[in-house]
Amino acid sequence: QLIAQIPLKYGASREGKRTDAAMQRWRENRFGQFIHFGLYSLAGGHWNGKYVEGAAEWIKGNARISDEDYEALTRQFVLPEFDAREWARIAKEMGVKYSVITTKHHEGFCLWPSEYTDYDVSRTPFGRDLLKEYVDAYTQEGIDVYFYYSIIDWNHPDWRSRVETVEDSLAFFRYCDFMNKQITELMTRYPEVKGFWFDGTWDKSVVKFGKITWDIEQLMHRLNPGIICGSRLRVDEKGARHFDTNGKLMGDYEQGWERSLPEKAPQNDWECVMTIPENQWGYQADWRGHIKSATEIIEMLAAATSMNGNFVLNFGPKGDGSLREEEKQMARKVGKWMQLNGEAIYGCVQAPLKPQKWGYYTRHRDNGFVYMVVCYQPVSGMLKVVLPTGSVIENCVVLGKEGMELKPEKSTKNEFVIPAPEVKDGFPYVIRLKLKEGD
Ligand code: JFZ
Repeated sequence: QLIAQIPLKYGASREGKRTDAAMQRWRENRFGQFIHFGLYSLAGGHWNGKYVEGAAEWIKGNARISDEDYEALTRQFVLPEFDAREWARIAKEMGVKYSVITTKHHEGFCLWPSEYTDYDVSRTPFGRDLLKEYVDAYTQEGIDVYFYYSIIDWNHPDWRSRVETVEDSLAFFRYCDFMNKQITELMTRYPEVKGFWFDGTWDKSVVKFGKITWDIEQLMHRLNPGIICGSRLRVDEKGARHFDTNGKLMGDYEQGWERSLPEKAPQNDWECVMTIPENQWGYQADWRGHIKSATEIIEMLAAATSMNGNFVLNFGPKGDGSLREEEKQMARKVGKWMQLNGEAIYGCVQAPLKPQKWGYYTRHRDNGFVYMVVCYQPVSGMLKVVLPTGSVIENCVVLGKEGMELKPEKSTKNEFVIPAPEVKDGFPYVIRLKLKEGD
């Protein structure tokens, strides 16, 4: 079927999925960590002793803080408890294979000493290159590093959210030049970086001049052809975001899954980013409302894997540089589960079986196993499995109890029931199936 295409200069730069090794590695990683850290971490979602509504990393606007008062946070940037190796160790314990850090959030403050601004770590009592310590520590643990970079910049005098005058356009393009220099600086100073996570591309200025996002993509590819970057960077010349005017995905994967999961597997690669409370990315000292449990997080990770997507869990370290207790607990619990059940997640993809109500199927890309991540224990005690006609279950074990084989029974035609093992700890469990296709 031929669908009319509008000629675009700055639409998708590629068609179909990437097939190179760097992208394959991203896919197989499946589980990532997000870190939101900046001056807002020092405020911890409170101003003048009062709780501030809204996401803590937006406190400057939410509490109407003046530039001067906000900048004063740089003097409190001491980070007595900061130890990148501790962050990396905890991330490793949780089982993430990559980590994305806010090198510069909307506030404009940079976690590395940048040649192009003074608003960075070098001008604080802390004084060290935080980003380098992070990159080194995570790399040492074998965790891939990615850089979040906000295009919106509340500090830079040339940033414009709208471009309406000649003066605006001159300023905005000076800002773009600054941004390109910073991206080049980041890729040069930290060659370990595997990709970028751009944010803040919704403002009218960026939407009006979509080409600037094409230019960033080209720049990154010149510096590192394997660099990975999601769709949130991109806007085409007609103002279409994520997907160009012809409906083609821009960037390497769908980056629109912010605190939400798709209902069925998207055609493209994709990644979900998730917070533990409802919507707090930076440190909020007083978490309110529903706080997700490790079980809920594990279920979302399994759901993402079952739909060929990556799942990234956010951490908002405290203003003293340490991780909050709730996040350490989360890391410990999820890590314990991953230790036992990670083979149902890493390197796994959607399984070609009809989904059942007990949870999520995944399939390893090449070890031949199908996994059942059981999140809903049936009252009947029987887990239903429907196989393609002629296929049978050759072997069936619970991960962690491989010595004890489960005995599936055929109930009708190609349907089987597996007696559900007991659930003791309140966590999902994983059944590994070896299937044999019919002749
Ligand atoms: C953005 C930021 O504003 C926020 O502070 C945080 O860094 C988050 C990861 O990204 O927030 C968004 C971005 C996109 C959507 C919603 C909030 N979205 O696509 O719905």
